[in-house]
Amino acid sequence: MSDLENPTPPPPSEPPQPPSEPPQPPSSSSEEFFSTTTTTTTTSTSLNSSGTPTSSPSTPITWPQDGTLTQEWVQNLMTTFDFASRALPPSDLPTLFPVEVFDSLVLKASKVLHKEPNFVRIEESSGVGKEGCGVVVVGDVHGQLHDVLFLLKEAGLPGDDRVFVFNGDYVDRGAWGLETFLVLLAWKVYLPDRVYLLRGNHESKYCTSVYGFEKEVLTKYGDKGKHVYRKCLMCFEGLPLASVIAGHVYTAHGGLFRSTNVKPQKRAKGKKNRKIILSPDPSTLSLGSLDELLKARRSVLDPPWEGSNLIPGDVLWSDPSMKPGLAPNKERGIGLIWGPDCTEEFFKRFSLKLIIRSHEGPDAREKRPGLGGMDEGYTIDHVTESGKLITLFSAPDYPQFQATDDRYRNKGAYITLEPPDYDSPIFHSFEAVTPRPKANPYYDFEDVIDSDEELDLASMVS
Ligand SMILES: [Mn+2]
Repeated sequence: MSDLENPTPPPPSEPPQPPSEPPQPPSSSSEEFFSTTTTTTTTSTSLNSSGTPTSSPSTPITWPQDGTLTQEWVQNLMTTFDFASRALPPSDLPTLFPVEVFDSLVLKASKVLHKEPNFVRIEESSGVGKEGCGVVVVGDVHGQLHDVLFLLKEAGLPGDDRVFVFNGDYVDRGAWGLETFLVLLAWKVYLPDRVYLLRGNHESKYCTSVYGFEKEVLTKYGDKGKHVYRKCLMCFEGLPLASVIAGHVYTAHGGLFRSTNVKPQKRAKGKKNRKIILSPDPSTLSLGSLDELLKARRSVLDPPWEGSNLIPGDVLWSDPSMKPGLAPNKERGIGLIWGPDCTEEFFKRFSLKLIIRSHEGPDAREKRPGLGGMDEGYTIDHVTESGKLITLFSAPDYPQFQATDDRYRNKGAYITLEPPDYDSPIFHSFEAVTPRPKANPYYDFEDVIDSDEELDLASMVS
C-alpha cells in the first residue's frame, strides 16, 4: 500500500489561491434556481419544520435537531454551495458548512450505503414499475457542481415519481468535487430508495491523490482537511458497484467483469481449492456472473486488485471495444476490454436488454478509434441481437481545467427510462452552465496526462 501513499506523478506545484476576482454577490440564477419547485428557500427569516434556517445562502448550515433531512434542507444545501462557489474563497467553505455538519451527513450516508449490496436491484420498492415513475441515469460529473445542479433542475428532483442512478466519478478534476459529492449524499440520506450512488474509479485513494480531490479537501477544510478527506474515503468504500433497473438494465461505471471461479493452474501445497488467481492469465478469462458480483469484496478502494478485488477493479475500470472477446485493458493497465459478443452473452445469461456505463469522456474517446466521440455526452457502442450498450458522460465542457483554448466543448447527457419496460433510453444532452465560476485547479493539469487511460497502475499492482 505504500506506493499508494506516494503516487508516482509529480506533486502539484502551487497551492490553489482563492479566485483572483473579487467575490460576487450571488447571481440571480442561484436565487431563482429552484423557483419552479413548490418550496422556496429564499425568504429571509423562515424556519423549516426541523428548525433549520432555510434563508440566506450565507447562513451556516446546521444539522437538523432530530437528524431527519427534509427536501428544504437538501435544496438549501445546493443553494448554499452554489453561493459559496461564486462568492467565497474555497477556504471559507467551513464557515457555511461546518465540519460537525459534514461529520453528521457523512456518518448517516455511510450507514445507508454500507447496507446496500454490491449490485442494487432497483425495482418495486423504489417505485419502479409504477405508472409515472421514471428513472434518470447520470454518468461522470467530476466535480462540476453547477452542471449537476442544472441537471437536477432540468431532469426534475428525485421523488416518488423519479428515481436517480448516478454512475460514479463524482470527484476529481473539477473544482467542486466535495460539494458535488455532499449534495448527492444529502439526496441519498433524504431519499435512500429513490437515489442510488454507484462507485466510480475516481472514488479511490489513488485517483483522488493524483486528480485533485485530496488537495481540494485539504484546501477547503484546512487543519480539519485530513479528517474530512479520510471520512470521504471511508464513505467511498460503502458505495455499491452496479445496479440492475427494472430487471433489464445493468448500470456500472466501467462495465463488465471477469469470472474469478477459475481453477488455479498451480495449487500451492497444503492449500486446497484456492479460488484466487493472483496473476490473471488472459487465456482463462471469462465473463463473471451477477452472483459473483454480489459476492465480491468491494471495501478495498485501491490497487493491487487481485483475488476477491478483481471484480470491483474490472467493474470500475473496464471499457468496451469493437473487437470481439475479453482481454486485459492494456491502455489503462487495469480492468478489461470486452467486445460486442461479450455484451450479447451478458444480455442472454442475465435476461438484460441494456447496459449503461460511463467512464470515458471526450479526452478518452479521442484515443479510441472505432468508437464514437463524446460530443453529445453519450454513444451507442454495441448494438446486438438482445440490446444495446451505451456510454454516458454527464460532465459538459470537460475537463474543467485544460492547458489550451482548444477545448473539447462536449455536451453532457443524462438518460431517462420510462415505465413499463424501462429499456428504451431517452437521451438528454445539455451544455455547460456559463459562466462557470472562476476557480483554481487542485492538480497539475498541464503535467498530469489528459485522461486516466495511461496511468501505469499495472506497475503498482506488482
Ligand atoms: Mn472513470
